[in-house]
Amino acid sequence: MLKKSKKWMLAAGLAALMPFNALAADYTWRFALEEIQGSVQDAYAQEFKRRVEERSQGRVEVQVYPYGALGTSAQLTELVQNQAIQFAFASPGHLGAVIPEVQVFSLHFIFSDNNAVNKSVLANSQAINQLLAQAYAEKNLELLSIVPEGWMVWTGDRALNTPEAFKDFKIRTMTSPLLVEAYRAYGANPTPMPYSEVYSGLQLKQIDGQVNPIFAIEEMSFYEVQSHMTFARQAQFVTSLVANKTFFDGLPEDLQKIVKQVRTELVDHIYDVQHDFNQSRLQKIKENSDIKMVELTEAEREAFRKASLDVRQTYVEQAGQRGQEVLNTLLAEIKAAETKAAAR
Ligand code: 6CS
Repeated sequence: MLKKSKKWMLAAGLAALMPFNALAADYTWRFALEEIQGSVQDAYAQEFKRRVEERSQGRVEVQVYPYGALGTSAQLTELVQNQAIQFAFASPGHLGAVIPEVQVFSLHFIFSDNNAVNKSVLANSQAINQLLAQAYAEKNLELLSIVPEGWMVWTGDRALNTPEAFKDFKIRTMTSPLLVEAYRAYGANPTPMPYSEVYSGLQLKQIDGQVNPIFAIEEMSFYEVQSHMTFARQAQFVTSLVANKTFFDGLPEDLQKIVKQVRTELVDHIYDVQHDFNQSRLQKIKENSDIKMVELTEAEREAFRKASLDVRQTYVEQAGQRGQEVLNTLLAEIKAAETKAAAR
């Protein structure tokens, strides 16, 4: 029998050998993803977890829940609002049903063709940090970061190189109402549905196509049941990192600081990750299928740009005065950043 003091020493010795996260943390933060393991959001969350746990020296444990574990995007947002979970990704393509202003990111042809410009605008924007953050706060959400995940690419049972090719095309969209209008503008027949239903929808031909960044088209196997990928660079896929606002405001200052530091550090990291994932998975799709790649010419893109412009007015009707301000500010910021980049 070990004496009580010896038992204690043994326990203390074992604890010293254990990695800090094997000890009970003071805080457990649940972080839900709208994407599966191996995705851009997963890469972000794993790095967020690593840095936060390390910097908090074991006071915080971050548990990551990939898509499918807790629900659809809309359900994840509700879970954060109710504080059943603390952090989640909330893509504007779905979140627009709750915060109409965020649908600015669902508009076509507002981003620069130079993605480095988009990255810097998204990280430093007044439109985002003030106007949109306020709209999130009103829904008890702390907007921590807007994260670009790559250009949206159309997949379909045909090439989509003119707005006419979209006539009656049943395209799956995310569930924000503005996306339906964005594709009606091209004459399509948009069908909103959750991410988890897209593959079977394509396979059963309930829908003719869908739109997502390349890495997602590969990891969700959409390319296996589609004949064409069309590259128009009409929109970036962006998501937002959110926390429950009451929870976040109630955190000790040092932990808030760690979260803010990490989200700032991850801007460059995740930009590189999405770039690598989108490139390498395009390669994988080419190796594993004979799907046809259609790259739009500038003249073809211009026809889509023109057809998309009226949707900006619909956005303002849905998102109101603040939406108008977000749009104007963001467009001005992109233009200014393009001018600066061109002068370099
Ligand atoms: O299409 C969707 O619904 C999803 N697409 C991606 C790339 N991420 C999350 C989102 O819910």
